[in-house]
Amino acid sequence: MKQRYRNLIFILGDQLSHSISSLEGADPGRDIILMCEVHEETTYVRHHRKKIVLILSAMRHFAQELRGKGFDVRYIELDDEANSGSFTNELKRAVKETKPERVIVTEPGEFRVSQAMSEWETSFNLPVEIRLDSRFLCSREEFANWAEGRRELRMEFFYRDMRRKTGLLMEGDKPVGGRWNFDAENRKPAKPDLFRPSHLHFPPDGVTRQVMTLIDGRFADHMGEAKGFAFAVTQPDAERAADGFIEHFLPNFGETQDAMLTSDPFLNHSLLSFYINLGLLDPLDICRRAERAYLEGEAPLNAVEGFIRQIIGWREYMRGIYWHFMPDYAARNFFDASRSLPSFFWDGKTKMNCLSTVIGETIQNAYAHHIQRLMITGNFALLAGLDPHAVHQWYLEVYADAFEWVELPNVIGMSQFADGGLLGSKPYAASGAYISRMSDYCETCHYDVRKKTEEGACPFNSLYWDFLDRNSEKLAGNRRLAQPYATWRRMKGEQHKAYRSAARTFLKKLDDAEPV
Ligand code: FAD
Ligand code: DLZ
Ligand code: SF4
Repeated sequence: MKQRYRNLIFILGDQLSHSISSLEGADPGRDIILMCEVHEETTYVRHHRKKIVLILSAMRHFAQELRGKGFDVRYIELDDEANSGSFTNELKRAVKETKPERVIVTEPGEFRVSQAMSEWETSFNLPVEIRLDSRFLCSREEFANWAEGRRELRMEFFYRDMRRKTGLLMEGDKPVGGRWNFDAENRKPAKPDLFRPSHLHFPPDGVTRQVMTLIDGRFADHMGEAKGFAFAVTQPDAERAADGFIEHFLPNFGETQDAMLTSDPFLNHSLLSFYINLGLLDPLDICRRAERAYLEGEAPLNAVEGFIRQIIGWREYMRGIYWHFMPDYAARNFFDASRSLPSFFWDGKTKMNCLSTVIGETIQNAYAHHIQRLMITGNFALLAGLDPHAVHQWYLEVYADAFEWVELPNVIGMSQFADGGLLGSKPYAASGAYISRMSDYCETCHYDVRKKTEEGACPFNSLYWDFLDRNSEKLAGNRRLAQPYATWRRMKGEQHKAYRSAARTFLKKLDDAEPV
């Protein structure tokens, strides 16, 4: 290696884009790149083993590509003897050994890392240039400007601005089709469909197999196993996954977006969040390709608009909320919920078929689709009063696409309403009737979804009413909950008692770690 470098460019594990801002202007003849696998990142929560394999293997492949472009890459593997175990210490070691004139890095996705980064310049006595992450449409500053002075920060209005900004599905200043949102057409249940194509699998190559062995050896106490790993770990393979989605699944994306089916954990979802979040796919490019499919008559507007909204709307909005309200946001607990997570969150062993199915799939795949996360595990956690911080940690651990900037607002805000309605206008709380309508889980469940409070009744039914009842001081004034509260008030006192008692009995079993 050369003695003195101009810039040391530090690339983090979720910054695997050749167009990342830290690489702008990089010169293979004068700059050195640092990438490191570190204990602190692999264990600050106990990430699912498939998630760690994905990140480390994608990092190793990215480093190879950079070397192919002629860069010096200082790549520190997890089991390198001299590995000091953290971003800060590895950077310190690299600075000492390579003596660059300055460090360049792209802003990180997590507050925790950003705090550490802000101290580097003083600690190393070297200029540290932290560049904006241009992979997002809306910078942190732009979001702050958008949020300023607004009484409510609703995603729908933010989304319209992003449509205007990108010109996606726009005719001049009007939305294509005359409406911004076609969700009313997207709430259908699904039926098993033998002709639905399969999502692409990417068999592990030698590099990935080496990482799989490393991770199974070192992280035996983390969820899941490396076996069965089939994610893409390079940009070309991620592009193939995106092509496959647009051709085979996008046309039906809208219709089955809210559906859940035992025989098909993936339905028409894209399975692209991992690649987008790591930097292997460019979010705007994917949206433009989806828009093209609509313009060429290959996918209907309800599907394409729905897909684009998830990315330029929800994804960008979640990031904006995260940075705007951190660090306080992580500690929000509107309902003062404090119950520990039951053990079935880690092994899927419960008689509630919806939960055992979704958690089982999560253990297997490090993936569950949106409605499973929101209306099964999230809904249960909300109704049962689980500690939102513990719930957040669980989501951050178990999903391969989980990075705090996107996971935290989805959990604390959207799913647990722990921010008291800053993000959503009402809690996503539902009884068994919703789950029965949108899935086939109830058909083979130990519990009976039609029973309200009797022996064998679906626990979601009593938990739902008990949740509304015990939180009525905080929620009864919410206009969007007027109907369920009116129904609750119309019930007889006997019914109230029966719901409260069934919920209490169930929650006591949870607290006593009895099987449920
Ligand atoms: P699709 O259904 O195919 O959607 C297309 C794309 O839209 C996704 O790839 C994703 O990039 C984006 N998207 C969709 N919904 C959201 C959303 N609510 N927020 C941000 N982006 C969205 N998403 C993550 O990327 N990481 C997380 O850690 C994460 N945690 C979540 C936790 C909870 C409790 C909930 C309710 C949602 C969470 N989401 C998270 C959002 C969403 O569930 C996932 O993005 C989605 O399931 C990923 O699968 P997919 O690629 O098949 O998505
Ligand atoms: C999530 C993760 C894991 C498990 N391991 C690493 C790693 O070893 N090296 C690395 O550079 N990044 C890793 N990451 C992703 C980081 O946690 C992520 O880049 C920061 O949290 C900033 O978003
Ligand atoms: Fe879940 Fe209740 Fe349906 Fe069983 S009956 S699958 S617990 S909603």
